[in-house]
Amino acid sequence: MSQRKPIDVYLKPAGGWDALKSSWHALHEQQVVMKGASTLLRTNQPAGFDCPGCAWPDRNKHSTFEFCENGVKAVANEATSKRVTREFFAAHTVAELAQHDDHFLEAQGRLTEPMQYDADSDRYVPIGWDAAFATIATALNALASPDEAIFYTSGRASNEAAFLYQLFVREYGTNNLPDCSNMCHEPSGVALTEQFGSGKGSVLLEDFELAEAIFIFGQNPGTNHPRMLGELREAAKRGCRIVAFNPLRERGLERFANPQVPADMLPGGQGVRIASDYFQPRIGGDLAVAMALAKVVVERDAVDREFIAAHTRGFDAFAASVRAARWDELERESGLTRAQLEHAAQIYIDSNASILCWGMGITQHHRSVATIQMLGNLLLLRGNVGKPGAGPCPVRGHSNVQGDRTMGIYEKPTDAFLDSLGAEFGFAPPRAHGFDTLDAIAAMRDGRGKVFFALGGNFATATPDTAQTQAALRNCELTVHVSTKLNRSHLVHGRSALILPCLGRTEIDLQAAGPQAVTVEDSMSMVHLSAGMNAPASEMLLSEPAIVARLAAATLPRSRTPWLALVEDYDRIRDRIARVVDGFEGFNQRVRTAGGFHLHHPNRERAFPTRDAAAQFFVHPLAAATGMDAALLTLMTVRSHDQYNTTVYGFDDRYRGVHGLRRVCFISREDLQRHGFADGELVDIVSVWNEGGRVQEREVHGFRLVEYDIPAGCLAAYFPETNPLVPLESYAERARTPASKSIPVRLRKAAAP
Ligand SMILES: Nc1nc2c(c(=O)[nH]1)N[C@H]1C(S)=C(S)[C@@H](COP(=O)(O)OP(=O)(O)OC[C@H]3O[C@@H](n4cnc5c(=O)[nH]c(N)nc54)[C@H](O)[C@@H]3O)O[C@H]1N2
Ligand SMILES: Nc1nc2c(c(=O)[nH]1)N[C@H]1C(S)=C(S)[C@@H](COP(=O)(O)OP(=O)(O)OC[C@H]3O[C@@H](n4cnc5c(=O)[nH]c(N)nc54)[C@H](O)[C@@H]3O)O[C@H]1N2
Ligand SMILES: [Mo]
Repeated sequence: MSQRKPIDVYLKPAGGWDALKSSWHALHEQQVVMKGASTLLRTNQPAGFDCPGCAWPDRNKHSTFEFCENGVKAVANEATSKRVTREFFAAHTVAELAQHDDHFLEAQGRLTEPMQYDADSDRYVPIGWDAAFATIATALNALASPDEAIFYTSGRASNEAAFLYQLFVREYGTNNLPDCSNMCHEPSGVALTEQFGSGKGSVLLEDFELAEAIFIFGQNPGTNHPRMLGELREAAKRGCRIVAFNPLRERGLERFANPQVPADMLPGGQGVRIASDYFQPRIGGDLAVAMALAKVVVERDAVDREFIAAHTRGFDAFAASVRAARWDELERESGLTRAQLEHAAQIYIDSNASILCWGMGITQHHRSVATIQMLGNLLLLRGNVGKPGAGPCPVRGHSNVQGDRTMGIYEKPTDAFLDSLGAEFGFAPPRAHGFDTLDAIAAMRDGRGKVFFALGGNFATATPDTAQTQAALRNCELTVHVSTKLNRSHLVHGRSALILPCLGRTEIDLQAAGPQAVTVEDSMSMVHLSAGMNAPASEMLLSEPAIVARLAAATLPRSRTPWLALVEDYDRIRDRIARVVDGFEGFNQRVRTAGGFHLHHPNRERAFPTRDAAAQFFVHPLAAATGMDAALLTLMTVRSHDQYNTTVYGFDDRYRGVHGLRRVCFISREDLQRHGFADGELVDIVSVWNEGGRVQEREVHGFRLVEYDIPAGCLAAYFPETNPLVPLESYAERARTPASKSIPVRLRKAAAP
């Protein structure tokens, strides 16, 4: 792989033979060729397990296997035959392991037994499960207040695990439930709840078959939601307009060859064109883009008056605000010309049913909530909500991140949810709101957070401001990670630390009543079963629900919840969920119908349960005053094709033409010249942040500049190598998502090595 030039240009369509080759390589590397192949055939099948890759829904209509290269990588890495054993830990001190990169840690394979940190030898040593739970229970019960404990969740946890977990945390006495959503689609939830009365997208897969136009903002499906390309390919073929807004020309948005369609795989084939129109706004320019489109719709009087009168509030003020918006400002802020913006607006006007999709390119900015509400305004103008083929489509990340929130993983639960939870389990849940991810970091740093427990994820690496976050974790009395794989968070630990290894999605989960299935909710609110079929990676693994239940039983001896009985048969957990969570009536029956069930979404019937029972137009000024130094550049941190968040599978980013490197920084030719750098030169990236008059600088070192088709003033580099640059104080207004796609930076020649 690595004999080739580090940087080239990828001219083939996304997908195709390279996707097959890369999948085979992933299976081979993890030594799962035989098992992996049969495992893969059960991915996203009615009787199989939910792919741990992403939250894009399944096509249950056809029960044929849906191929996805990055799904294969996710499955192969879980079904790997490599193991991290007690001998491995005995052979390496934590200080030694910390010298290795994230790829090395992941490549060691699956964790096999509970381990406890031993400070004297600086090693993890084996501990029994009961002793591990007793250790955590003692630490939790010794705290002055339950609010000194923090319980993080990553979005792979099943509904059953998540429900039990939040119940345990609330019976213990706190709402300190930060989760990966805080760093991800939080602004979508905040914006949509206020605007439409529900924080979830309302479109279904069948809407993709009916849309006349699909707009994709700040999302890279070729890498992060490859199965979405199948949907887009079909739409493009039937003449649906697909309009992409992205500072980078992402290959997967341009052309796609579906490996399961023989015609696409013919030699020299160019696949199917995906985006009919591709616009490259500047980073953070989408608020202006959406406002400009709305301006044209209003000024050309292309609005749906009936819909607006019947279902919305605030139209007049909104229409006045966009009429008043000035083209020179819209052009400057968006980075697109008036002609381009008018062209995009006309596509929107010509379509009778439009879907607006978005991803992290929209949510990880200071004005994310305003931007999403401007997209919402655009939908409302033409009645594109609650109509076949139309609606908002925030494309979620982790495979069950949406379900975890539905199950109550939320630091700001509603009173209605807590009332219902308390009534079912006979306790008084705490009412004060808890810590989100940023609060949690500050609390640990300041000594107010003393025990950190993580159900999955990699908190030390995924969060912003790595130096502060890692110091915060080290400041804890106890850190505990429920994990499948070794990662940095195990090495950046509190004074005491535990690693609790758990079953993955692909594995058989055997409890007293027999093999168990769990449930998940995808990005389109479909809830379905997931049952593993591989033998567990080790006999010592427990399921996540079992870990939570045994921890709860150890910590809360007076709890009235029958913790251990609930996990004997997950139907019992689901019966409780059915009584507590809206929309889950008859859960056990409904989830057993083929393909599962759809959670009722009021917007689909044009019901908008906001405060005044109508959808809301919001006025959001452009407010360009960022106070930013004009000499600075804006850096976005994105995923490469060979990673899953903090998990680094490999060092290639095929569609962007990068091979064997991750420390790269994409830059325009114009900026190379303007700032006096050459293509290929090594630089340090310095972020510059003005916090209340105090200028803070943070730096990362040794990034290779890659001349790239990206707007002037904009840079791109990979997450998580660049997380040290994101200030804790730099986040989305009102949603507090780290602004990891708009980091003000300057470049400096790298210091000689
Ligand atoms: N294989 C794989 N699959 C994944 C993941 C993974 O890491 N690997 N992660 C999962 C998770 S948790 C999530 S949240 C999703 C993430 O999926 P995406 O939302 O696709 O995430 P990113 O790679 O961060 O890419 C964001 C895109 O937004 C663009 N962008 C950045 N800033 C702006 C902007 O200001 N405006 C516009 N218009 N575009 C912008 C970038 O160029 C990039 O194409 O994927 C999920 N699926
Ligand atoms: N700069 C920057 N930072 C970002 C982002 C960005 O775009 N730029 N994206 C943000 C986003 S969108 C997200 S969602 C977060 C992700 O943040 P997290 O969800 O915290 O991180 P992941 O890398 O997904 O977590 C990977 C770890 O999860 C564990 N794991 C995998 N499968 C399982 C399982 O089945 N059970 C359990 N218990 N553990 C499992 C493994 O040990 C693995 O090492 O990062 C955020 N951080
Ligand atoms: Mo995410």
